[in-house]
Amino acid sequence: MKTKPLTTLPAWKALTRHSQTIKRRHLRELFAQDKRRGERFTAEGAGLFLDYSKNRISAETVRLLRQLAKETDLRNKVAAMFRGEKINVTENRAVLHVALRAPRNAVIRVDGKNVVREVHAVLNKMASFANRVRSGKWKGHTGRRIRNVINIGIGGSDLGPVMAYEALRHYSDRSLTFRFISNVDGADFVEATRDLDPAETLFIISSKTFTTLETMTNAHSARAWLLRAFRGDAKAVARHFVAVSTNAEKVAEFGIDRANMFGFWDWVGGRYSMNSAIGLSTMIAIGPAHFRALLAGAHEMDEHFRTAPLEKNLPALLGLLTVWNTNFLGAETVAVLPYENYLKRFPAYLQQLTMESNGKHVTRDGQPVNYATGPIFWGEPGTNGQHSFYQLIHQGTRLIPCDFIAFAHPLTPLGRHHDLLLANVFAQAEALAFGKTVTEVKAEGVPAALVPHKVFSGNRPSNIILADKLTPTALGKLVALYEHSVFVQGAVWNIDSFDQWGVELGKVLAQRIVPELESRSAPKLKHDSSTNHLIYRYRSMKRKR
Ligand code: G6Q
Repeated sequence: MKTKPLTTLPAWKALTRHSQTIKRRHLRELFAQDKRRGERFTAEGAGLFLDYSKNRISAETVRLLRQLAKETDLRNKVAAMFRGEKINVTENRAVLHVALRAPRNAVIRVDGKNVVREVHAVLNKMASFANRVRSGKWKGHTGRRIRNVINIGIGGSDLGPVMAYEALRHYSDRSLTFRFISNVDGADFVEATRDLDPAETLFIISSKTFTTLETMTNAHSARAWLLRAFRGDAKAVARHFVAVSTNAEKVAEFGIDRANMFGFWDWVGGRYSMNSAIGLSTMIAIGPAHFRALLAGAHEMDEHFRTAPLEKNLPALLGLLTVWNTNFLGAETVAVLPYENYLKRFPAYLQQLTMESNGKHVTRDGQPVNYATGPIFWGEPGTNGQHSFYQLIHQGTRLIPCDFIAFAHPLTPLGRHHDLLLANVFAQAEALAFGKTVTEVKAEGVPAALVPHKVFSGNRPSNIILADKLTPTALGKLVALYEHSVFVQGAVWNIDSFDQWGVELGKVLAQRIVPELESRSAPKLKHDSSTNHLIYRYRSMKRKR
């Protein structure tokens, strides 16, 4: 069934008209008119608090956005995902990261089979392995215990584990060292292993397909590094390598015992896989109980998303506000600014989650879209960003909606640090919204010539997400919040948020050029003149050491 083009829907048209009114209004005015705005435009769900009052919206905007959600059938689309329908249409796959954190007794079927049972079987296997590594029962080839764990993976098989490890480092076993190798640039491997003893090092090869060039190249280098230390004794591989994959055959081909393989399923997208066995490094770092708490947090947010009415539904609000800012106010990016140092890799993680999911130019039925889709997500932890790019957010010519993330309690209390940190996050959102007028600047006695430079227009939108403390549960909720916000955006834009043909292209293209760089005799090149010339030049530079 063909869906009606998005821009022809009554709610879309009404939002377009309504945006003309909103564009003329300033947040100063909207706040002055409604003394309770700062309480009214808030929502609380699964223990996270969202203040979205500093968005350029009115009650009418929210009403129309809810209408848009209805007209784009959001509720049914959410239900279809939770039911395990094959909503990833271009790959004909279900999208069930929610099953990864479903409780043991839940039933979610794919092709008639309850997948929750398998999920818990893998979780148990992971827990038993993680416990053996953590307790020292799992020994390396020479009988020494494992002290270093290296995850080798890229994209979805790297960014989630790295982010979760950094975010939950406070809860991690500090006697173990964790490293992550992703880049095919040899420097990544060399730097990650240079000070480690192979006898105490465990590699987790994380790859859904077990064919990815970068991961396989690094995995082979890891094997060579290990075997060099053990005079080529291949038996060492079984004690120092485990795999996380959906491809048992390729894992066996690499020489990893199937008993040491942790599986997952094609209905888990790479960027949605950190709650699957891809999270094995996280589980070893923080222990099975904390890992289960991470899953429980995500599940709580899943339930909130599935059941809460739209006006109280955090992922729905966040997603619809992103649509509003992108399509009706012309914003091209979203800055994610965690005021929590442990979340320093969260923006990088979100970049993939959001942009790989919603960087699409055609609808689910293959029609070109005539509206903007996924905005550019980026960010840095506060307060560091304040001393660099915030200038552009405050006084530049672009509209950059910001998501500030803060916690009431620090994990590592230290003097006044936390109050100072929180003072900064509140002050930034306040300054962005209200700015500083000419009158205010003049009243400070600023010389006339400097006045325009010191004026802040304000009216710059932001959300504040406030939670109690960065626990494994809270991280689970935060990740699920953004996963579902991405879903909401994709549902409105009617795109497939779960494929990634652009990534697949990258995986193929380089393979064509590799032999042209490595061949002894000059290759016959058939690329464009620029690519041909670059290849020739590289080959000649390579010869002159
Ligand atoms: C994620 C993408 C992509 C993928 C990597 C690694 O959604 O599909 O980032 O995770 O390309 O793929 P493998 O896990 O198969 O090595």
